Amino acid sequence: MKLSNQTLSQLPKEVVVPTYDRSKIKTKIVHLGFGAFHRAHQAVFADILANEHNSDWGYCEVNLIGGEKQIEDLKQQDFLFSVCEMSYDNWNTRVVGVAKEALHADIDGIEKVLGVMTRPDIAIVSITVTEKGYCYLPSTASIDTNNPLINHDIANPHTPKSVPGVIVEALRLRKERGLRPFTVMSCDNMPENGHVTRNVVLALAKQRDENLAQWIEDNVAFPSTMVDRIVPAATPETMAKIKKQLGGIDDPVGIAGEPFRQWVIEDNFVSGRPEWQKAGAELVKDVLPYEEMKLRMLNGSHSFLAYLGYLAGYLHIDECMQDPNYVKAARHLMLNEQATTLRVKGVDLSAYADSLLDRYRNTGLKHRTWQIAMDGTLKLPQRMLDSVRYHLANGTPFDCLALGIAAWMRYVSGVDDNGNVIDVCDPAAEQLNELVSNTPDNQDRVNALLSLTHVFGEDLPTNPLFIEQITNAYLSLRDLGAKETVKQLAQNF
Ligand code: NAI
Ligand code: CS2
Repeated sequence: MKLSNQTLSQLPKEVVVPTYDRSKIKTKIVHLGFGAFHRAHQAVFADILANEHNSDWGYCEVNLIGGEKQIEDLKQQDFLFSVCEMSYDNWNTRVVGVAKEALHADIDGIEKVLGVMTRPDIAIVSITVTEKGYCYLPSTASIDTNNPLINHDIANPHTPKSVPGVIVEALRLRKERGLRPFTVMSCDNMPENGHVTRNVVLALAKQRDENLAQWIEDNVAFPSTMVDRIVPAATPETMAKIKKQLGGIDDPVGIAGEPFRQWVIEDNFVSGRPEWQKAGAELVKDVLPYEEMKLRMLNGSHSFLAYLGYLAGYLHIDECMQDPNYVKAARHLMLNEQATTLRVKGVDLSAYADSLLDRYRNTGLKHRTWQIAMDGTLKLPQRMLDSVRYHLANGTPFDCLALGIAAWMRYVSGVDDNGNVIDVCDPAAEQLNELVSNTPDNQDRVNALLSLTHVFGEDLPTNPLFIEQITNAYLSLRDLGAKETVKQLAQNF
């Protein structure tokens, strides 16, 4: 039996279910990217607001590329799905009822998606489509004109495929029909994610029509957000546990994440917004300091542990936490090489670092190092390289950052420390493979990978100190392996 309106009453009484009248919930937000994170984060905030504060803000859930099954499953279960919070020894479950509709561009047609996005009631289009969904270049924070999806959308603007293309077309239709604009809110892990979204949307709009671009610039808001909740991809074990939580009822759309959740939002909305603050979000004028803190301390240390952990054979983050040298190195990275670069004020960064390490220790999570390691070419810049630039400018040490970057180079070289082949998943995988295959396993490979200027910019590949540090770390990883290299480094701290 599947989760549905009918089976809601059969759930164990500990499960939190919608107590509000779901028929009163209105589709006011279109969400692009109905993945694991959205379900356990933004959807939970909206559900709390509906359950406890009479909010009528609901969602149309959309997937443009991938995730067909989730959308189909969601339709079949009256748009209900469950979200579990998993701590070491305790699970709490709620059924979220704020999704009203669901569409997949390939199944339902892009016209239907644009149809919802151009309804007068739509106030917000929010996004969690991973970094690659923005079709941008991290080094310029602007659109990648070589991206095949962007080329498609330039040639076929009325039937777009990319996230920026869909937003531009929906806004064009709204302008043409005299409708109010919507706010575009990115909830992806990018620095100044609102700024990146604005850049790609405006760049694409300019290709079509300067007037449209001007209208967007004048009327649309692109608030930045800092989002945080660790939500690993669901495994068969997770699904089995969710079923148990639901008293034997199946929920293929169910997801589980850690109990912690945080959301800092730039308060810049042109057509209204839910009162997210009532569910614990912080609405602020400037998100940048918070984003920077989270991206460098959390995501930076995550990537550090992911590359060095994966190479050493640690499949999950909590396994890395059982190696005291990895813990020591990650803490040093956070406090000595990331915290020192930050602008955030009034936050106890030492306590923050310890709370992150505690969250990583959650043995319930089983967060795969492989998952965090993916898409490194789009993650390294904001997680590690910006901090390296700070240290190069200030003459301060960055040994852990150098080791993390070198570990990414070993990782994309495709073989772990036990000689197993690595499935390298990255939008630039082909280019990485070519660079790796055509170079010997020494400093030549480091230099070849540094030639990726869309990752490293023009500055880092010509900086002698940077090259020297990365090369030394790379050679140590090659000769001693990740565990021993981390051990030797951690001895200095
Ligand atoms: P997921 O793999 O479960 O979902 C990815 C979503 O992105 C799917 O809905 C898919 O349809 C969409 N997508 C992928 N490539 C796309 C493309 N080229 N164009 C359009 N849509 C595309 O991943 P998950 O866990 O939901 O994470 C998504 C993003 O959310 C992350 O990349 C990150 O930026 C952000 N995030 C995730 C957290 C987590 O712990 N999972 C926590 C904080 C932020
Ligand atoms: C992770 C993030 O997959 C990754 O790259 O670092 O998804 C991380 O779990 C979240 O940002 C936590 O909020």
